[in-house]
Amino acid sequence: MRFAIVVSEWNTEVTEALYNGARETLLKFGASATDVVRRNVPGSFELTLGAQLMAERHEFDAIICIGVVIQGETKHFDFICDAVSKGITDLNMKYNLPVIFGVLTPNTMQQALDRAGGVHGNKGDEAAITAIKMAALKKELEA
Ligand code: DLZ
Repeated sequence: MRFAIVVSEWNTEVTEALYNGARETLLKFGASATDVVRRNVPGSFELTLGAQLMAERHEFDAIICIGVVIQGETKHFDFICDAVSKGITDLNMKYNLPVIFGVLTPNTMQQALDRAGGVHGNKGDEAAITAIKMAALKKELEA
């Protein structure tokens, strides 16, 4: 299977850890390195268009969107989170394609780090597993 990972450049310490977790999990479960394609976008708000541009290529079995919006530090919090969650939901339906919401929305940077390879694991891994499961479900039901 082929996967795209779209990564937000805000809070890169966290988004890089999430990306690495997602990529390693895809490779661990059998994807080859050339079948995992990464593109960056400036911030989480741009994840929707980044994912749409990847979906338009019709090359991928799933797309993973990775971002971090920290509530306590971001006055735009509600605008960004509402827009990206709605945008990603719409892409799932528009392209009949798994587009995974790998966006952390914690209150603090520490909570983000705890979920990016810290005490609460790595949510990038979970996003990758979700992508694999949904891509497999789609293949099974379309066979
Ligand atoms: C502007 C902004 C702010 C304040 N905070 C964040 C954030 O915590 N996480 C994130 O991914 N992006 C943030 N951005 C940038 C927006 O997502 C977007 O890139 C800009 O508003 C330009 O459209």
